Parts: sequence; structure tokens; C-alpha cells
Amino acid sequence: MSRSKELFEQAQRYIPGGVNSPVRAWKSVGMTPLFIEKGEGSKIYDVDGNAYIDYVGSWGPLILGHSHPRVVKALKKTLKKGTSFGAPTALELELARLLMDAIPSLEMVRMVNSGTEATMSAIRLARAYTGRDKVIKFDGCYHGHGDLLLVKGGSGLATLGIPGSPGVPGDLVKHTLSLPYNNIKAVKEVIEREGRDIACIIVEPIAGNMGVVPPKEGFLEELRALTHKEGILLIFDEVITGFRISYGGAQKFYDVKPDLTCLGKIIGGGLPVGAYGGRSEIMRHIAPQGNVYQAGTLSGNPLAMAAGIETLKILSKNGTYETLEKRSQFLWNELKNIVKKTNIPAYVAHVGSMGTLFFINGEVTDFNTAKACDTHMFSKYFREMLKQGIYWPPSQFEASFISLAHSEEDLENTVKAAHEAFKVL
Ligand code: HOZ
Repeated sequence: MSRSKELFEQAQRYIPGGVNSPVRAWKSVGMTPLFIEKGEGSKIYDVDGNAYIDYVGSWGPLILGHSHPRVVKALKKTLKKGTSFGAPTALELELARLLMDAIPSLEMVRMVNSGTEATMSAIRLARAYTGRDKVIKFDGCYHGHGDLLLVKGGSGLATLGIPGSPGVPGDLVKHTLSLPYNNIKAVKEVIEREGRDIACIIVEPIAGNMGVVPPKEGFLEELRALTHKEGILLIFDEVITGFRISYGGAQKFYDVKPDLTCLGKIIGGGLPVGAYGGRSEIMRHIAPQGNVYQAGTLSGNPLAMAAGIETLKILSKNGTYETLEKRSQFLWNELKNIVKKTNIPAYVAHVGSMGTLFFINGEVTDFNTAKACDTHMFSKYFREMLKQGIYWPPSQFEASFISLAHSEEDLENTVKAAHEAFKVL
């Protein structure tokens, strides 16, 4: 038995499902997970000594690849001074400034520890600011595991086929309205009916948790116009897209300015982090400046700040995103060529360095089309890729991430592997 299997057997006795986050259990691909020993650049190494080219990248944060020497150096330097103080540090200010310089809609920002915390807090703030209770979200978008946002969520909920979650009181989710992604007509109808009760619309500007689903042309712009007109706050959940799609996130890429933005992943350089920010007129309501309460012992943790600062400094250099785009385009185009040459129904969706190979005949534009994919075929593809040393996300409903550490050779090897995988599907 492999060491990974042994560890997984033991882990299941102590940790629910053997994992600390559901998708990691590889349930939907009919396998047991690899336990990872280390990561270096584009590769991860399991406890049995096997190497894999990694397209999970810790689910998005590792845009520079694993253990980037400059990030490791910054962490070592910070570590020597202590790990947490529960008191302000200059590092928090430095990261806040970097975020604001990059993202035009951020006038103030509050650091938290995860994307879940960021979205929960942003929604509390939106409700307090508007004095309204209702929240619009979109089917298949995933905004962390806060009670009111689990309704028709993507990511692990989609992977495991769970529509919501027991333990979430019906009374609580009666304020959540979940609508089809990319369907502006549905949004207009709801706003016409109950616009005055709606505090905010929260949206992934590029959906990344039902697989990658880009916004249709005009979708984000129309959301902005409608919300503006009705005094509803627009919240962009850029936990995945922030610093992934461009240095200023998806909002800079599409040139749409939300009222509030949620961040995470890349801004912590691989350490636990989250942040939410936006117009200072709104942000000023957060305690202790205002009375909307939100707090956290490890918020603004110096190690997370240091890793985030170093990551952003590297990303801000000229040409970084052009390089990433060029490499990403190569992989997506080659995958499209493979798809074209077979009669297996498949579709490659991508924006920049995030993408998904959907097993479906036709385009994926929302949760219903995503759910219509052949997940059995996806599992086969996943297993075939793994056999050839490619670590693809273990779910049809997650994004694959390309990093700056992926070399041309890595990408060419991945294309070869995909070519072989398609032969046996
Ligand atoms: N919800 C994450 C992906 N969208 C998965 C987190 C994890 O398992 O680490």
C-alpha cells in the first residue's frame, strides 16, 4: 500500500473524511488523495516520492509557483521577529497600500484570515450600510462556507452534489436569492419586484467554482448599472481573480468598479489570508471607526502579510502578466486543438491563467450547463493525467491554475499527456 493510502486511512479516523476541506478527498474522481510532501516551482512531490506538474496551485494562491525563493526569504526574515502579536504592524499598512495602488475601487481595506471571512464580513457591512436584508448571489458561485452564501453553491457543494447544507436555518437563507449566472433578465425581474429590500449583489466576476465560467459581454456592466440605480451595493468576490486576471483583478480587466471587493488567496502568497475593502464612505462603518463589528486574533498576521507583500512586488514588475498570458494561451489553445481532433464532447473555458476543460457538447455559461457535464468522463481524464504526472484539480467544478513557474517544457508535457489521455477516454 502506498504511503498516501496509509496516511489517508489513518486520517479518516481523526479528521472527518480524512481531509480539512471536502474537495481534497478526491471522492468525485473515485480515488483517494495524494498526501503532499513538498512543492517546488511548478511541481509537487507526494509522500511516496512521485513528482507532479501542479495545476491546482493550492487552489489559486500560488501564482509564482511553490516555495518561490523570494517569498521564502521574506517569510524567514519575518519569522525571526515573531509570528503574531495581536497588535498592529507596519506590514499590514504596507500590504494595504499595495492593494489600494493596484485596485482602483479600494479606498480602505480590512484584513481577515480567509475568503469566507471576507465575504461574510462584506455582506454584514452591506446590510448595515443599506439597512436592507436581502442578498442576491448566483447559482454555482461559491463565496466560502458562511450560512447565507451556501445556497446553490459551487466548489465542493457542486462536486459532492450538495445543494445547500443541513445546519443552515431556513429563516436565515430566506434572505438569500440565488439567480442563474449570466442572466441579467432574472436580475432585473427580482430587482423590479423587491429592489428596495436588497442590500447587495455578490458575484464572482469570473466564476471559478463551477469550473471557469466567464461573464457574458455586458453582464458585469449591467449589474453595475442596475445596482447603482437602486442603491444596492455591488460586491465582487475576487478571492480567486484578484491579482490572477490582472494586477488590478477582474475589475480592472473588465473595467467595472464594484462598491466592495473581497480578496484572499494570492494576496497571502500561500499563507492564510483574506481581505475586504471598497469605498471609504462604506468602510468607515466598520468598528472601531463605526459600529459594524468584525474582529480576528490572527487578522493581518505578519507572516501572511510578508508573503503577500513579496508576491505582489514580484507580480507588479513589467511583463509578468504578459508572460503568464502567453504560457496560458499556449496550454488552452493546445487543449482546444486536441478537443477539435476527437469526437469526445469537450469544451475549454478560460480567462488568463485560469481555465477548465469541461466534458460537454457546447458552451458552459451557467450552473445548469456546468452540471450537465459528463463527470464520469472527467474522472477518467483526471486519472489518466495523474498516471502521467499531471496534477489537475480533482473535480469538474474547479479551475485549473497556471503559474509563472510553469515552464514551456511543463506545458508541452501537459499537452502530450492530455493527448494520450484523450486516446483512452
Ligand atoms: N473551495 C476550494 C476550491 N474552490 C477548495 C479548498 C481546498 O480544498 O483547499
